Amino acid sequence: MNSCQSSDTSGERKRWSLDNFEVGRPLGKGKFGNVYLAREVNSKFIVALKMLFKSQLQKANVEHQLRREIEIQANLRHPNILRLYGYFYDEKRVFLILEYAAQGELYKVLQSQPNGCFDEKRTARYILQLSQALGYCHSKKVIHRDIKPENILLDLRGDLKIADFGWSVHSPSSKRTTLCGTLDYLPPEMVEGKAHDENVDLWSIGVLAYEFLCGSPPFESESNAETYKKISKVDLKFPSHLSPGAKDLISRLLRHSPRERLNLEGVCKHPWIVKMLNPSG
Ligand code: N15
Repeated sequence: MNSCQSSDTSGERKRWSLDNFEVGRPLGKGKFGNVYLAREVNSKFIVALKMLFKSQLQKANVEHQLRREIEIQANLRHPNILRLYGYFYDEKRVFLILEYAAQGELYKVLQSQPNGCFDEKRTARYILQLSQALGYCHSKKVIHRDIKPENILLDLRGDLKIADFGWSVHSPSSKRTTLCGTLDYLPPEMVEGKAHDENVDLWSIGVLAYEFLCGSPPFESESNAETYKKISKVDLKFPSHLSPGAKDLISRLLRHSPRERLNLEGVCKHPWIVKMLNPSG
C-alpha cells in the first residue's frame, strides 16, 4: 500500500474509504473505538484499522488533539515507531490506517514470560530500539511523555514499535498535565507539576528497563500517593539478581534532576548495552 495513495491520470489524490478494506478480527479496544485487523483489497496489504467515533471524540473535546496528533504521527518515519499510513472518515467515524504489529502488545508478552521478566540481552535490545526511536522524535522536537509497555507493540521480527502518541507534545512544554491513570512511568518534574522537556523520556527509559528486568515498575505502590512519594524521593531498590551493569544504567537514568540523566547517546553507548548486544559477549 502506498501511503500517498494511488493517483489517477489527472494527478488527483484518491481518498481511502472503508470499501478499500476487508475488516477482520478486533485487535484491541480503546476509549473512543476499536482496532481491527484489516486488509487493503487491491494490494492485500495487512494493516491495523482504528475506528474512532466522532460523537465520543466530540463529547471528550479531543478532536483538536486528534488532528494535531495525526499531523505529528503522519510525519514520523522510523523503524521503531508505528506508522500511520493514512486516515479517512464518514459521517460518524474517523478511521486511522496503522501499521500492523504481528506479535502484538509488549505488556502481554512480558506478562507471559515464565518469571514475568525479560532477560538482560532482550532488555538491552528493546532499550536500544526505544532510545533510537526517541532520539529520532527528539530531533523533530517531539517528546513522547507516555512511554509504557501498554504503548509498545512488537512486529513479526520482534522489533519494538512505539505505538501511541496520546500525550505527545512539541517541546519544550510548560503545560500542566492532567494526571489520570498510573503515575508509574512519570518523572518527578511531571508528578510535581513542573515544566518539563525531552529529558522526561530518559526517565521513562529507566523505568522501562527496570520493569523489563524485574517484572514491575520501580515505584509501584498500593496508592497513587505512595507512588508519588517514591518517585519524588527516587526511592529506588534493586532485586539481587540484577547485574551491576544493568543497575548502573538504570541509576544513571532515574535521576531527580532532568539535566543529570544519561542522554540518549549515552544510553546507546552504555557498556552494559554494548556488552549485551555483542554477539560474542
Ligand atoms: C492520534 C493518532 C494519530 C495516533 C495513532 N496511534 C494510535 O492510534 C495508537 N494506536 C495504535 N492505537 C491503537 C493502535 C494499535 C495498532 C493497536 C494494536 C495494534 C496496532 N497494530 N497492530 C496491533 C496489534 N497487533 C496484534 C497482534 C496480536 C494481538 C494484538 C495485536 N494488536
